[in-house]
Amino acid sequence: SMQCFPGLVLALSSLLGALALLQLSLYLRVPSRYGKHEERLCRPRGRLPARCAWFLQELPSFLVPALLLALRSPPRLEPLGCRLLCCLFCWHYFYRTFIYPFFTRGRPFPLQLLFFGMLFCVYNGFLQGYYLIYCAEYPNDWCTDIRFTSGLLLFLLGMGINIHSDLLLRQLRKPGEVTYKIPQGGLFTYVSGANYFGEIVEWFGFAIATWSLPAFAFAFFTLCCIGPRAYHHHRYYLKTFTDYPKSRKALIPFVF
Ligand code: NDX
Repeated sequence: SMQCFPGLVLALSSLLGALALLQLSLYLRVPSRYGKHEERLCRPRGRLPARCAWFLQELPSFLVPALLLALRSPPRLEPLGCRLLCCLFCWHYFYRTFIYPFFTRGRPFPLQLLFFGMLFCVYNGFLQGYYLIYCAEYPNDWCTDIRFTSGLLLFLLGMGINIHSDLLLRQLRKPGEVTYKIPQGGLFTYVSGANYFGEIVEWFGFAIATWSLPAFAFAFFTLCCIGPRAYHHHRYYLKTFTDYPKSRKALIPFVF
């Protein structure tokens, strides 16, 4: 059966951090080409309906940790801290894989990005799952540690914001519609990237709750991946809608 190789965790986490920096340098200037930032005329084929694409892309992030857990000989997750933390990760990806895609009204998604997205989800699902199931060790009272409780609170808050904002975006369109409107309500009152803000808060909360290198690397990756995207969304809105609310920020309420 499998065991923990700390060197593997260190190497995979470092590579994730390096990928984050690569993303930042790539996507600060030009946004990743899907959704509202896809160039219209190029590649009319080579796309998959948004539902299939998001389902397939995010599935490994749920499946890989779930499989690792199933392969582990009992007691599967001791102590309680690990068990709860691994469940948080799977819970998010249960939502992202089995709920989000079935309601999305997004445009068809480019196959090429889907491929890289899937690879990324296998990689990250393995890293987070492997670490929590085979490597993490928490004291028995971790559930009452300030890092666990404050991190859990941030995670839940971020997830709430993310899911609520996804819902507000979806309600901007009738089924079959693909046009863009000005998002209203919830945290969109303050920022253009409310769903991204929620997701970032969520993964930093997870990092604090697990107090682990892999989770901090993933939170940093998320920031570098969707942070710039929030900024590009913001610019797109300012350019497209003359009546766009002037006080609205890109990503962080009242700040940026
Ligand atoms: N999937 C994470 N990198 C990504 C897919 C792309 O889960 O090669 C990262 C994720 C991947 C990326 C993933 C990893 C890095 C990749 C990248 C592609 C290239 C890149 C692989 C895996 C890469 C290197 C170089 C390192 C190898 O038509 P539409 O689709 O625009 O409709 C949208 C709609 N909408 C509106 N409707 C009406 N009016 C408006 N004004 C609207 N604005 C938007 O709402 C969509 O249907 C929906 C949401 O759109 P949008 O653009 O706000 O969010 P989206 O980016 O699609 O994300 C959806 C959710 C969101 O909650 C977000 O927080 C979460 O997924 N997410 C997304 C990306 C990454 C991520 C989370 C994370 O890092 N944790």
